[in-house]
Amino acid sequence: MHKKRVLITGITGQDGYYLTKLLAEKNYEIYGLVRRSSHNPFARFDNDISLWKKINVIYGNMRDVESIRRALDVSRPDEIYNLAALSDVGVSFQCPAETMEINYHGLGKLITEAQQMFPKARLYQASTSEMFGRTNPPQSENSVFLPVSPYAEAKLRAHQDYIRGYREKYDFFACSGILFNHESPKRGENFVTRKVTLSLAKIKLGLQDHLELGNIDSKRDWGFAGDYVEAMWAILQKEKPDDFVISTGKNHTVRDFVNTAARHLDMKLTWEGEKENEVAKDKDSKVVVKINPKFYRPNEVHNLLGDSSKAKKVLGWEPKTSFDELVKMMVGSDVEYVKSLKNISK
Ligand code: F7E
Repeated sequence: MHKKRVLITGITGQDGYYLTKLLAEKNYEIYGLVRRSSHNPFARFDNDISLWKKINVIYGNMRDVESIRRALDVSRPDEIYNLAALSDVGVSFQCPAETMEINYHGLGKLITEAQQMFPKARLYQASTSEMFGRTNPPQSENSVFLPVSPYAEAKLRAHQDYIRGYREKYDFFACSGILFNHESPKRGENFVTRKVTLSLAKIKLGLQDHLELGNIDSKRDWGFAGDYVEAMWAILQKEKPDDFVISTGKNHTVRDFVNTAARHLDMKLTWEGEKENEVAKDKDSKVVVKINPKFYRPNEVHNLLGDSSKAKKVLGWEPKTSFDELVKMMVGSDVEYVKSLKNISK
C-alpha cells in the first residue's frame, strides 16, 4: 500500500510535536520544514528521540519561496499541514509587518507552489479563534470575524484569500481548522497557561518569588493540543474540503486557570484588591501573583467560546481531555521539570 507522505511546516512547535506523533503512529513518511536556528529547534522532541529521527528535515522558512519549492519537491506530499506562524498575539502588535509576512504571505507562497506542483495534494491551514476577535460567543463557522490584532488580521486574510480562495478558484483541497486555544506541557513559556504552570511550580519549589500577569479576566476556551491534532488529520480525510471550528465548548478566565493550577499544587490562593492592584496571596499571606500592566495588550479579545458541533457531526471529533485534566497534566509536567532544574543547580 502507498505510504502517505506529509509535509509539515512549523513542525518544531507544540502542534508539530503532537501531529508528528500522530502521523508516525499512522505510518506516514514525515517531512518537516525547519527554520535554521542557533538553538536546538527540536527541543520539544528531546524526550522522544526515536520520534525526532522519523522526521526528514528540510531547512527553509516561510519567507523563502525557493526553500518552500524544494521542500515540496523533496517531500512530494499527499498532505500538507501549515503550522508555521508567528503565533504570539501580544508580540504581533510590535511586529505587524513580520506577522503579515509569515502568517499571510507565507501561506500564499506555500499554496501557490503546492497547487502548481501537486494539484491533488491536500492542505490544512492552522486558522484560529482569534479571527473572531470581538464577536459575541459562542463562535461557530457561521459567526462573523472581527479581528483585533495584527496576528488575527493576517490569519483572517490567509483564511479568506488562500484557503477559501483556492478552494473556490482552483478546486484545490484547501481546508482550515479554526482552532481555539490548545495547550499542553509542550506549550511555549510565553503563553499564559504555560507561564502560569511553570511559574507556580517554581514558586512552590522555591525557585521564583512571584508571578506577574496582565488581563486575568479574559476568557478562553482551552483544550488539549494532543486532542486537537486528531481533528486536523480528520479534516483532511473527508471527501470535500471544508473549515471546522475546533473547541471544547467551555471557557474559563485566566484567573480560573491560575486557581486551578494552584489547587493542583496544594496552594490555596486568596485574591484581593482591584485592577492593577489586585494580588493573590497564599495561606501564609505571601503575595504570589501580581498584575503588571506591561502584559496588557493594546487591544484585547475578551471572551472566546467555541461551538464545534459541526466537527462532532461531520468528523466525529470531540475533545477527550477536560480543563481540569489539562491543567493537572501541565502542572505535573512542570513540577518534574522544575525538580530537574533544582538537581542541576545542586
Ligand atoms: O493569552 C491573557 C492575554 O498568549 C491568553 C495563541 O496560540 O491562542 C493563543 O492566543 C489570554 C489573553 O493566548 C498574560 O491577554 C494575561 O487574553 O496564552 P495567550 P492567546 O492570545 O489567546 C490562539 C487561539 C492563537 O491562535 C494564538 O496563536 O491571557 N494574559 N496575562 C496573558 N497572556 C500572556 N501571554 N502573558 C501574560 O502574562
